[in-house]
Amino acid sequence: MHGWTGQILRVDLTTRTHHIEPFSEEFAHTWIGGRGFAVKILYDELRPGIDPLGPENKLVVAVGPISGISAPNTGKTVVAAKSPMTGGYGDGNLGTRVTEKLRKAGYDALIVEGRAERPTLLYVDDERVEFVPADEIWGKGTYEANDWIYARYGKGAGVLNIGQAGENLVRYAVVRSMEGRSGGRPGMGAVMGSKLLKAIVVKGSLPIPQAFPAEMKTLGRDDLRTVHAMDQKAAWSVQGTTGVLPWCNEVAALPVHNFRKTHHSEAWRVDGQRLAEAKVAVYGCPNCTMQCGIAMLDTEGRESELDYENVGLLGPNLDLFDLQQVATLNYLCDDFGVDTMSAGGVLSFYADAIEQGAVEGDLRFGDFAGLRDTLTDIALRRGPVGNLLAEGTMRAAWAVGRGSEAYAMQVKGLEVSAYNCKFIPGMALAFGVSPIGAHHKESWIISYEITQTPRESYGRDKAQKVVDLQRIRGGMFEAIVSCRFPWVELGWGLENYPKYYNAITGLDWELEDFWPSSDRIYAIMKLFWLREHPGTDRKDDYPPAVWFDPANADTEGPIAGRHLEYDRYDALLQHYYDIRGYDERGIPTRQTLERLGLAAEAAAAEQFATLT
Ligand code: PTT
Ligand code: SF4
Repeated sequence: MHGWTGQILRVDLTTRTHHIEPFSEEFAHTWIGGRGFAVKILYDELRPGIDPLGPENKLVVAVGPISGISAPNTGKTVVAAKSPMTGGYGDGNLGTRVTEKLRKAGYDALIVEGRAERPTLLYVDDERVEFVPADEIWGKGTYEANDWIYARYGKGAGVLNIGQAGENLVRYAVVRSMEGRSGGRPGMGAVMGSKLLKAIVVKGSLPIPQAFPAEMKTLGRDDLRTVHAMDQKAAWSVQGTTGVLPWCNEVAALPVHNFRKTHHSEAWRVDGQRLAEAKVAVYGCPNCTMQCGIAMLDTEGRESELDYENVGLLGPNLDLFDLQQVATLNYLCDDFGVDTMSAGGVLSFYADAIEQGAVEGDLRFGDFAGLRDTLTDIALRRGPVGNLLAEGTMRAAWAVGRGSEAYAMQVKGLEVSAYNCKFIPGMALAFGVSPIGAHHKESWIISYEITQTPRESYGRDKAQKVVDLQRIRGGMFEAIVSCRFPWVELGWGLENYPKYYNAITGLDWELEDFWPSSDRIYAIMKLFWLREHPGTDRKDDYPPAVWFDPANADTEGPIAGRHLEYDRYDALLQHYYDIRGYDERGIPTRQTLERLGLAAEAAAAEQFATLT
């Protein structure tokens, strides 16, 4: 088999043992890698109903056949587990040196099981596996922990680590790497914390297996240059993702005041231009020639790397329009290892609930010191408010009650990304049907929808576009494991990816050959959800209720008086199910599962769902 190492490293923290396990060519071709490997492993191996924060959960770190190769933006890795936020399959994708090192150590995936007796650093170096005491860095932030790790293992080692939020089981704790990258929004950092696993360090010395290494070398070198030239022209590395903020504000898609407003006259104060003016450094992932991690100094003079999602949800959504203050909240999230997006969402929910009189408290929108201190309480799980909000918006709303569920901006338990869909039906659908909760990564239809379709339409074309984008983004990019930004932001052709795939694996795939694998991955993510949430129905695929509420519609601006409509959303959702081959409850039909090669899974699914 070319292109895959053919091996998975399985580590048990409880027994402090490890095994190297081969996988078959058929497994590789069926599930490709990354998310495909992770979801199949977790679906097969996790007993239904386990506590995601208990020792029975498993953490999967998985790369794909393209990962780590010298070609545009291949430095990404998937981290996955049963999610403490949603109870379903959860994962994230982050830039890290682990990508290349894991492959060079001889593995396409690492499975971490059990729970260590004491804080532990897992060290992998080719066949060598060590369980290193990490008491010295337990309780430390991710920056200090990183320094400690680099001092011992060198800066070139691949490192994934967590901060205090992961240790304290904040449900939306993330995994961190390279001091600036973060991944695993649905609580992958909390899963590491629950295992007393402070860090994973990987080194490797073997060549990455490739069918045509010489061809791939030339292709990769030339394409890295071309993408770099495209970046220079597009000036993507000047503002990074924050460049989209003025557009969101202009088209009334910005989250402001817990998504109650869609635009703000002060938004320019936190936009990409302001970030570019304040820029002190640019960072990025390995193998990237279009680096987008733009850093500025926060109120304490610390470097803080900002993205659009972070600014949108920690800025306007909290009524904060001072970029340095936003950078401080962002820095704290990075150091504590907590997801910026969920942190912004839960803080805004709580300020809103206080404003609505649903709960008594001191937190106010725009109160920088109060927000900073509450964020610290969350990460350290200090006091009743810190503990309540560490559970995430959905659980906080359950506890607060008094109608607050309607403005809890989450789907399936995960907070909504920074796109306000009061009147953007296709993007609302994308959030509704995202299998890991309301994350934009699966299908970012918003720009197509607003610029190329009538915004008010709920047509089947939008459901088709959501599926098309899921196939490319959540399916192909997450399975081959490569950053999607060259394609999304610079228009780097999708046809390049089968070229890399074929040079590495020796196969002869066209772009379309990825779609069945993508659909299979989505179907099994859905089965995972169903098995954990029996009796589920289409209501799980609805976005937050407040977007449908006429009383919540804007009173001025481009979408004044407009809001989502239940009947029409429901019809759009049905189009999505029809295209995917799911029934009216949102469950894949037996025929669909069989078509995707999941006949065995279909038979077993009868235990928790009646298939049609
Ligand atoms: C991703 C999510 C995002 S998505 C952002 S900003 W974005 C937030 N970043 C956080 C952060 O920073 N610090 C922190 N403490 N929490 C954070 N939470 C949020 O996490 C990221 C880039 C970005 S920046 C995006 S869209 C793209 N995402 C990709 C993806 O998902 N798949 C893929 N194949 N390529 C992608 N390329 C881009 O990568 P999650 P990174 Mg991230 C500091 O994982 O869980 O999906 O959360 O990995 O290396 O930081 O790059 O406007
Ligand atoms: Fe990482 Fe940004 Fe480069 Fe993608 S474009 S690989 S997210 S630095």
